[in-house]
Amino acid sequence: MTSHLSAVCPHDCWDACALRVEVSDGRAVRIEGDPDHPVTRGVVCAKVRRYLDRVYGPQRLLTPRIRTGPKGAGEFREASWEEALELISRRYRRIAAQDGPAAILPYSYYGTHGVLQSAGMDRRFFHRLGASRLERTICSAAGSQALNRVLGTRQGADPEAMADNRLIVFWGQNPFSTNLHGWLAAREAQKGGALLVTIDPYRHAGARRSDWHLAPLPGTDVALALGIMREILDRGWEDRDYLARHTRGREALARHLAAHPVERCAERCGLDAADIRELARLWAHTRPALVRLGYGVQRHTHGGAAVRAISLLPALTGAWRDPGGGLLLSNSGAFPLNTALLERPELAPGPVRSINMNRLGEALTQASPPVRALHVYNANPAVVAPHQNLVLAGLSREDLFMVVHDQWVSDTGRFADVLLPATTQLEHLDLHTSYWHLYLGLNQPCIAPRGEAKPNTEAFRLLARAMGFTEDAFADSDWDLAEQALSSGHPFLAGVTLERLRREYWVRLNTPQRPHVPFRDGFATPDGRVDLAQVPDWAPPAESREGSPALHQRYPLHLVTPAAHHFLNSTYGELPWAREREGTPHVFLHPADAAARGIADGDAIRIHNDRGAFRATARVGDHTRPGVAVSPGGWHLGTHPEGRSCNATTSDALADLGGGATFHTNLVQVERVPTKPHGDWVS
Ligand SMILES: Nc1nc2c(c(=O)[nH]1)N[C@H]1C(S)=C(S)[C@@H](COP(=O)(O)OP(=O)(O)OC[C@H]3O[C@@H](n4cnc5c(=O)[nH]c(N)nc54)[C@H](O)[C@@H]3O)O[C@H]1N2
Ligand SMILES: Nc1nc2c(c(=O)[nH]1)N[C@H]1C(S)=C(S)[C@@H](COP(=O)(O)OP(=O)(O)OC[C@H]3O[C@@H](n4cnc5c(=O)[nH]c(N)nc54)[C@H](O)[C@@H]3O)O[C@H]1N2
Ligand SMILES: [Mo]
Repeated sequence: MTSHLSAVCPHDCWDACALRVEVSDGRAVRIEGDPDHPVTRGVVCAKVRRYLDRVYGPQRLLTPRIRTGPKGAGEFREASWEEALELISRRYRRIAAQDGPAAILPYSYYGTHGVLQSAGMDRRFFHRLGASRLERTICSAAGSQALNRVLGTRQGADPEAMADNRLIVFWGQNPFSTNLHGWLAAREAQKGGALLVTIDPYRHAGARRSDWHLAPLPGTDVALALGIMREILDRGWEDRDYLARHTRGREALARHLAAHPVERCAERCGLDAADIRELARLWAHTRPALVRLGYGVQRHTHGGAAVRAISLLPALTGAWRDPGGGLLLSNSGAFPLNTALLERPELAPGPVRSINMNRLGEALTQASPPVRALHVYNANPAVVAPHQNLVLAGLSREDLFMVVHDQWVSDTGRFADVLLPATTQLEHLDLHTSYWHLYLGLNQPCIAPRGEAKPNTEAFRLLARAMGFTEDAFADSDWDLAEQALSSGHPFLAGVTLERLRREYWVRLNTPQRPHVPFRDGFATPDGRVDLAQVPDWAPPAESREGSPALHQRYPLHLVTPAAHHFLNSTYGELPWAREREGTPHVFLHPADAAARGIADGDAIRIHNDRGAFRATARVGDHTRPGVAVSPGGWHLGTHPEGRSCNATTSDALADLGGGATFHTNLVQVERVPTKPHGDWVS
């Protein structure tokens, strides 16, 4: 028997696509984009079309396993859930008794972006246990706080009106790889005559297809935004009516900008002053106009300041007046779920310490009191976390008890004492928001769980029982959790009920207008205005020629490590076809930087700084500007000759806001290594 079921893409990705899954005799045989969904429109990316390889591939973990070999060797024996749960609860009880429950640290991110499987029963469990709290800062923390400060919320232009823009500025975003439907909308606009501009040190596929590409030095976007603002005010191009109604602090802004001539800004970001002036002219004179901000800009030591400065631009020109126009970094703030009811923080016995996930290596090697147990789910920190050598030193500790719940044995899983098998998206229930579009989605289970796999919710329910936790909170079913998530009473959720989701599978948020024009009539700040006086000052990135001259002498190349096209963070890196398409781990170098080091295209190179080193293949060409190297990340450790990936060089310094990650503030040196041809490296 064949049926077609509705589901939602699980990935931590802007598009949160609605899926149609064809199931034949209990086996999923095909995945497509839902043709009726107004954003997905029948299209899914190349990765997700192959999602069934993640469900049925030979790498799939189907039973619990218990470590038999040395830490990190990846040697395990099979076990039952009963035995695994008994072992975990016994160890957690002992650690809690001896060192206090804060010696246990959860570590999770958005391996699945679903609300229930990423932040529900798990949070209840760790609150009740009294475990250390994890600050989940690895992706968007600095930018999120910046938006909250400037706009009062994390909302922006409605993507459904994106194609109506006449100017779209992709600023630190790589939509061709990371936001396919945003890219398709932009191309539609471009065909209708709109201008696409990309501001990115990396000349990626989207930059190539843009009408204009500007490549500033990494971490200098504050200077670029200040230069644009200065030019707009100097010329009197600001929207005075909008400024008077919805902002304050214009004089303070003008005074601040007096110290930032366009020429000086241009010098700082390594661009021509004439280009900054032209960008300002376009921004002020084109309507509707959108800054489509990505997360790359805020993964720097001054990433919060960059987002704050850029977010002032649409207020200055009144770009928020137009449907589709203004700025869009995140629409997460448009999904007012009842997270307190889902996560139940009041179950915690008292205040506990919190640990920033960007400092995982430090937490595992230096925290006092020490971390004795680490419980990883929805995440692969061995690959994705910064300062990899410190992280791996922590994970290698023989005295660290480690549980990893995943769909396969990742580089992190290899260090586990207990491995638990997780269901894939086709095997569990979930509710999905998007950080980009404005639809809630319901993901129904399409097939039975494979082997002994269990959803995160169920694993924590069982673990709660094994620990003897008797609160009602642990008796809630996944349907109960979904119901609770929707119960905030916020007007955006009026009429967005579980009954309706069970009938229709995706429902648009009940925004006041469609398209949603969030700041046409004011902002979500306490007084409804944007405060222009809070314009940030220029400061160079901590690792840069201006910020640390001595370091820059030893390590003169900025290394940017953005998302890879065929991986989703480190996910899909386990599938041979994705690795083949991605090639080998590689670093784009400018011809001048390559020549200065005797490096030719295709050479094996070693990239290093004081934190660590990794090996890759040199790709010499026009992808970068002199002084900047780019290496798409996500490659598993075993695909590199020395077992280290680009995060061996990245820093665990924190951004200026929210404790955010600073992956792209990273100075390195590169050298050629005489070695076997790179084809031999790929496992
Ligand atoms: N194919 C694919 N899609 C993905 C992901 C993936 O790994 N692969 N990851 C998903 C996740 S978790 C996220 S958060 C989103 C991220 O989606 P995007 O925001 O597109 O993020 P990135 O590709 O990490 O970085 C965007 C760009 O920022 C640029 N950049 C770096 N530093 C600077 C700077 O100082 N200034 C400027 N102007 N640009 C800079 C980088 O060169 C890069 O091109 O994508 C999601 N979608
Ligand atoms: N150098 C550099 N590093 C980066 C970035 C960068 O731009 N540059 N980007 C950063 C960003 S934006 C992010 S968001 C982080 C992402 O980092 P992570 O959230 O750790 O993402 P993944 O590497 O995809 O690992 C997710 C894991 O969760 C598992 N998983 C999937 N679904 C489930 C489930 O239902 N249950 C359980 N238990 N497991 C599941 C997957 O199999 C996979 O092993 O990485 C960051 N790392
Ligand atoms: Mo992310």
